[in-house]
Amino acid sequence: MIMVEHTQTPNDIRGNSPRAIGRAISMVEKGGPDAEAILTGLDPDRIAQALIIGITGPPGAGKSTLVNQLIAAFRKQHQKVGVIAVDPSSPITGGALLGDRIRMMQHATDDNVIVRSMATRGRLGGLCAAAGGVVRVMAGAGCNPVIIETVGVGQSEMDIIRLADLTALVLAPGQGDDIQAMKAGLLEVADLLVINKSDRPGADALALSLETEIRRRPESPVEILHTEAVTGKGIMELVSAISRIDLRNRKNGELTRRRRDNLVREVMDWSLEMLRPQLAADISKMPPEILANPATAARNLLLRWHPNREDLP
Ligand SMILES: Nc1nc2c(ncn2[C@@H]2O[C@H](COP(=O)(O)OP(=O)(O)O)[C@@H](O)[C@H]2O)c(=O)[nH]1
Ligand SMILES: [Mg+2]
Repeated sequence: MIMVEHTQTPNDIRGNSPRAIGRAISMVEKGGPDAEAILTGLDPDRIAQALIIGITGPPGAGKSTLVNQLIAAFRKQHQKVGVIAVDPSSPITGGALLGDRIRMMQHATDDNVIVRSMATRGRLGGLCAAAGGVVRVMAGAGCNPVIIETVGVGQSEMDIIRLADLTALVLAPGQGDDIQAMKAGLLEVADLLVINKSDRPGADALALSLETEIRRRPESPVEILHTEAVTGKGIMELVSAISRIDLRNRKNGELTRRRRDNLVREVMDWSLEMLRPQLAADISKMPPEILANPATAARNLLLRWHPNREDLP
C-alpha cells in the first residue's frame, strides 16, 4: 500500500498547486503503472481544449526570450501557461538549460506558470513518448497554452515538435540560419515563421529570402512575422496569428488530423520502447547459427507477438 502515497489522484492535478503538478510530471517522466494511472485520470476536455504551441529554431535565435514574452502575454489574458524546454545539450554541461531557467525566472513565483526542462541526451530513449505525457499533464492541470521550446536540430527534436498543434520557426538575421533551417526541413513543419531580432541589420534581407523560398512551396503556406523579443515588439501580432491559425485548424478538421497523427506516433514510440528490453534479452540468448540469418531470426522472434505468419513482411 506504499504505492498509494506516491499515486496522485486526478483531483490533485486539477487544483492549482504547482508542487502537485510538478510531482505528477516527474512520475509521468519516469513512466510505469503510476504514470499511466495519472494520465488515465486526466480530464480529456481540458486536453482537447489546450493549445500546444511548438517554438523551434537554431540556438541563439531568441526562442527562450520569445517564450518569456508569450508567457507574459497569455498571463495578461489570465491563461495558465505550461512550458516544456527541451535542451539538446548534455545534462552534465547543461548550459542552455540554466540559461532558459534564468530567462523564465521572472515567472518563477507565478503559480500559473509551470516550467519544465527535459534533456534529450542522457536518457534511455523515448523522450518523445515521455514529453507527450508531460504535455498532457500540463493540459490536464489547466494549462492553455502548453508551449514546447526546442532547438530545431536532430531527429529527436523534430519528433518533439510534432507533438505541437502548431509550430513557429524562429530565425534571426546574421547566422545563415535560413539556409540551415531549409536544409533541416524546418520550413515544412512550421505554420508560422518568426523573424526575431528585427532590430538587427539583415532582418529585411532574411525576410526577403524566406519569402522567395515560401513562394516556391505553395502547398505548405507559412505566415511571416517580425518580432523583437527583447522589447516585446510584434508579440501581440504573434499571439493573434497563433489564435487565428488555431481557430482555423479547429474549424477545418486539421487539428483533429494532427492530433490523431501525433497519438499514432506516440503509441508507436511506446510500443517500441516497451518491446525493446524483451527483444534485447531474447536476441542475446540466440545461438550463433540463428543470429547468422538476421532477417529469419527477427521473423521467428516476432511470431511470438504476432502469431499470424501472413501479416509479417
Ligand atoms: N538584439 C536582439 N537580441 C535578442 C532579441 N531576442 C533575443 N535576443 C538575445 O539573443 C540571445 C539569445 O536569446 P535566447 O532567447 O536565449 O535564444 P534561444 O537560444 O533561441 O533560446 C540573448 O542574449 C537574447 O537577449 C531581439 O529581438 N533583438
Ligand atoms: Mg533557449
